[in-house]
This record gives sequence, structure tokens and C-alpha cells, in this order.
Amino acid sequence: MANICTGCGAALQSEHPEQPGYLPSASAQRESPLCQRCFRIRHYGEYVSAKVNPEEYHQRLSEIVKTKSLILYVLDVLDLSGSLLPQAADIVAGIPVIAVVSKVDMLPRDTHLEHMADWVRRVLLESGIVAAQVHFVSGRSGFGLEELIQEIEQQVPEKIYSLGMANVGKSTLLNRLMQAWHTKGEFTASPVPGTTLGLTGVEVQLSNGSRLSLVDTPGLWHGRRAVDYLCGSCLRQAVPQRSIRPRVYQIGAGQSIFIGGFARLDLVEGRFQGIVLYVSNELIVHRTRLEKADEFFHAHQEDLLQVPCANCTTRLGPLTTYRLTTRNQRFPNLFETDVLPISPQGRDIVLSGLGWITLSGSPLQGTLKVSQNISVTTRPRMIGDLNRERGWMGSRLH
Ligand SMILES: Nc1nc2c(ncn2[C@@H]2O[C@H](COP(=O)(O)OP(=O)(O)OP(=O)(O)O)[C@@H](O)[C@H]2O)c(=O)[nH]1
Ligand SMILES: [Mg+2]
Ligand SMILES: [Zn+2]
Ligand SMILES: [Zn+2]
Repeated sequence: MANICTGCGAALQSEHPEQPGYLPSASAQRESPLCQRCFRIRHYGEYVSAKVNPEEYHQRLSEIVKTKSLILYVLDVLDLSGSLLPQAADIVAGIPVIAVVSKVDMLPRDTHLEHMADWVRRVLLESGIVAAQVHFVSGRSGFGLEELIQEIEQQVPEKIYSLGMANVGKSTLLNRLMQAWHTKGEFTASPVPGTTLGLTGVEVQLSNGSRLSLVDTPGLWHGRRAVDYLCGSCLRQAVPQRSIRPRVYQIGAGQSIFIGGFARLDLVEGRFQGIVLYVSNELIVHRTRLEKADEFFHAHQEDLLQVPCANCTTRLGPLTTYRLTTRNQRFPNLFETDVLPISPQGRDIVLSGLGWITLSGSPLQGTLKVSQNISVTTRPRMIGDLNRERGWMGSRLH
């Protein structure tokens, strides 16, 4: 892998200072060259992302060596369905896969993970990926790393590749592994998607003495997550950065809840009930009467609700309306795609990149309005059903 930046894998060039891989020619001969963009991200904390489009992405990933390799398929625990890589099965093509669910330090402190593994395996299987193992880790705190390392060392691969959507934590994870194997080097990681741009690797020696290369790969840009559109200051406030403190609200018919300026949930009819928000602790949540909600939004979108700022609001697009219902009915309008049915066991409504709302399943009719470019999906309750399937035994997260 000559002439590439060791931090981000971009091809080095000395002609275009504003483009990826720029390195003034005088420094291009260094042993571990680092491009100017990586230097700025690391030393000045700049947010300089570059989109890798799908064609480029598949071209880069076609360099993956298929024999004696192992893939660490990295998924962001806050957005599992948004972490599924389209056509992952084609890329993987027979290479053994370990699913690594990252960022678990962001989950509330009393989350238990054991029984979520089956669910992750099921979700991956539906997308055509057979993951022999599912590991829950934090690249930030180091949680789960030891077990993952044991697993890798048992498999004795010659190459390990990270794989996953942009921003899920691939480079951070590999940096941790590198540290654990006492290897010098660092892949560039940053809070914005589109940090790693090409394949870049280092040689490491495992504790049993065998050598292998650890290869970081770019992520595929998503375009459906909040983080894909936010400026640095909105991102710091709206995208969870620390362990999420669940916020419980008791609401009844005729009430609305704003989640920053990103989303608004209106309970039109139904029982008085508790809803739980798993979003950034810094995000403003405001409850108001439904009849006042429009007026409130117009008056206070930019001051009380704080984020997104005007520029980010434009990029995120206007609010899209979804219908929430616990009624088990056939919808007369077959084209009504924006209905979110809530089963009696309750449901999580995931706002991609922001977190999720847990509804208990108590009867309700309502609407949810969410910025157009943020994808909205539902799943069984992650904390609750998936967590309690077989009791509360097991290790704690923190
Ligand atoms: N809290 C927490 N944050 C993490 C963890 N792993 C990564 N991050 C953060 O997530 C962001 C993205 O991390 P990266 O390692 O750059 O992600 P990536 O998958 O390599 O991203 P691309 O190179 O853009 O594809 C950074 O702000 C990291 O600090 C983790 O385990 N916990
Ligand atoms: Mg990366
Ligand atoms: Zn670089
Ligand atoms: Zn902004």
C-alpha cells in the first residue's frame, strides 16, 4: 500500500491542498506519511469529512483479500438497522465474520446485553450475513475488547478487515486492537462520517507470536442519519456523546413532546402513559399542549429548542409526518406507507443517529413528525423486551 496516507488510506497527492490525501511534496517520503486532512483532524479537532460514493466504495473494498482473512463487521449500537451495509454479503463472500456492536458505553448504565446477541444475529442473517460471533464492545472505554481479542487469536487469520457504514466506530476499534497488541500507529477517527477514505493497514504481532495485518476500510456514507447533515456544534449537542440517561415522560391525549427541533410526537387520543426517550442528554425536550405545538415550534425552533441550527435545518429538510397507532387494523389506504404500528408489547421508534423513543404499547393514536432526511424505523424494545428475554442475570456494562 505505497503512497497512501497511513491515517485515512487516501492516495497521497501534492497538487490540490483542499482535496483528500494532500501532502506537500517535501514530506511525502516519510516512513508513515499522514495527509494534511488527517493532521488537522487529529491536532486541531477539525471536522473534515469526505463522502465516499457507492462506486468508489465497492472499488476500494474489492481489494479485500479473501483467503485467510477475517472481517470485523462493525455496527453502531444506537442505530443497528442503520448500520447494515447494503450488499454486505457480496463484499464478505465467504470470509468469516465477527459482528462487533460498538459504542455500548452510550447505552444506559443498567443495560444488559446477553440476549441482544440473538437479535443482532437474526437481523444480520436477514441481510444475508452469517456472523459466527457477536461481540459488544466500546472503542472508547475498552469494554468487551478482551473477549474479542481472544476470539480473534483463536481464529489465527492473516488479515483482519474492519467493515461497516461510515461513522460506526471502525477506526476507533482497530486503534484499540493495535494498542492491545502493542503496535505503534493510528488510524484517523473523527466525529463526522467519511473519515477513512481507502484501505490502510499495519502489521501487528499477536500474543501467541503470529503476525497479521490489521486493515481499516472506509465506511459507506449513509445519507439517512442526523450525523450526515449536522454542523460541528449541532452534532456535539444532538448526537449522543456519553452514556444516555433515559428520560421518562408521562403524557396523555392532547399533549406534544418536542425532541429538539428534530422531532415532535403528538398524542392525539389514548391512555395516559409513560414514554421513554433515549437521546443525547444535551438535547432539549419540551412538552406542550397539542393545540399550542405549531405556534411553539414557529416561535421557538431556534431559541428554546436550540438544535438544529438554521443551516442544519435546511440540510435536514422539513418535518415528515408518520402516523402512530396501536390499533390492529387493516389500513384502508394501501399506499399509506408512513404508518408506524405499535404492538401491545410496545415498540422502539428509532430516529437514525439521534436515538430512539420507547412506547409502552398502551393504546394511542398520534403522529410523529421527523426531519425528512432522518430515517425512522421501528423494532422490538431494545431495553425491555430484548433485554429481559431470559431474566436479568449477567454482566453489567460499566
Ligand atoms: N462513545 C463511543 N464513541 C465511539 C466509539 N467508537 C467510536 N466512537 C466515536 O464515533 C465517531 C466515529 O468513529 P470512527 O472510528 O471515526 O468511525 P469509522 O467507522 O471509522 O468512520 P468512517 O471512517 O467515517 O467510516 C468518533 O467520534 C468516535 O470517537 C465507542 O465505542 N463509544
Ligand atoms: Mg474510519
Ligand atoms: Zn489522511
Ligand atoms: Zn448546525
